[in-house]
Amino acid sequence: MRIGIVCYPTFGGSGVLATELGKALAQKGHLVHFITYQQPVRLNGFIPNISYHEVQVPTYPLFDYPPYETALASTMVDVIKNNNLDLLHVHYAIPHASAAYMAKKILEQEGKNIPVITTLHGTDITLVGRDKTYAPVVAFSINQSDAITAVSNDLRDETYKIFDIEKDIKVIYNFVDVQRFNRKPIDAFKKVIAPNGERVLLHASNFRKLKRVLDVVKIFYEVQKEVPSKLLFVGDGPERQAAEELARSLGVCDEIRFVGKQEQMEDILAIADLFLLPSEYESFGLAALEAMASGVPVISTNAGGLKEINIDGETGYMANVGDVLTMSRKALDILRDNGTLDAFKKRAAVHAKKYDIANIVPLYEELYERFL
Ligand code: GMT
Repeated sequence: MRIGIVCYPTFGGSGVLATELGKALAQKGHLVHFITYQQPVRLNGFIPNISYHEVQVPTYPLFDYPPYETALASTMVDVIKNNNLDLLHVHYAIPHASAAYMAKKILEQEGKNIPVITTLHGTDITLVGRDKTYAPVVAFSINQSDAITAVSNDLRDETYKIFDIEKDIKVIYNFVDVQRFNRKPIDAFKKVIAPNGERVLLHASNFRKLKRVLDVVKIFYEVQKEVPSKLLFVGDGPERQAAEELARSLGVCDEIRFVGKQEQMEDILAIADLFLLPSEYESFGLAALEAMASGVPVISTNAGGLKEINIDGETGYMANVGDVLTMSRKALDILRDNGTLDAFKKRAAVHAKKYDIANIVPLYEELYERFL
């Protein structure tokens, strides 16, 4: 098949998932065309069967806000026509679903039908999408898609609650390449981070308010009082400074490293003992799944789709949003002795296999085939 994929090229979960999907499809022989404004971060190196089309948004003195959506729709039309694409799969509704609708209508006039599949990822519905600035366009363009998928049951239910959606929303869970994340720790790296064999706790996100990174610091503060530990922060974003300030005021700054945005998550996860994700909401929590695939148990909230992937008492533990004390207590239950930690690690790795790339990608292919 000839497939167009539209996504955000950044470190966010929707862009990561879309890129990994495109790479997997290309490996299976499909021709994949990425359309976005920058090379996606996980699209590194040359991959046969993959083409990348950059959306150019020229500036003009009249434009206080260069019209990205118009440029995107025009690029879609161009790429679809010139590469004779069979379908367009857009990830994250805003503004990808509405730009796809526009491209579809333009091509319709020229006698070409291009099926559009929209995958909803989370904040495009629950946070940004529901805002009245965007809501009517989001609802309309989702309804105009030929197929809609959501990354968890929770996100599907939320979408029906928030918008008047007339169509079926198919749940296709996010996936992980289990083989890639099953890495041995690099000893030299582990020594730098935890020179005295301390436990390594990890958080990775875009540090937006919704991720509650201050709760990460608070949980770590409680844990390190009892079990010698270090905390690694991967990523960056608006709450980074507040997290640093809190760490300083609690006197745990020397035990915490901010390593910034990283591409080689598998190497970092390989040295971790526990992943912390105390988010206010996650439609799925792809970062937590990647942690489990690396054999790292997860302490998370029970918000949104997290309760569909983190099994309480098996792959980690869950608590209510903001319940830092329970999350700290549960983290300590996992970390205190090696036997318990190893059992959680093993169960996390086994559970992640359910979401292996080999099981999930065929579900997208089946969906695509319906439109051929
Ligand atoms: O919140 C993020 O980390 C970024 C955001 C995105 O749109 O890239 O992630 C959303 O999509 C991911 C992939 O489907 C999910 O794993 C995240 O849970 C979801 N984030 C939220 O729902 C807040």
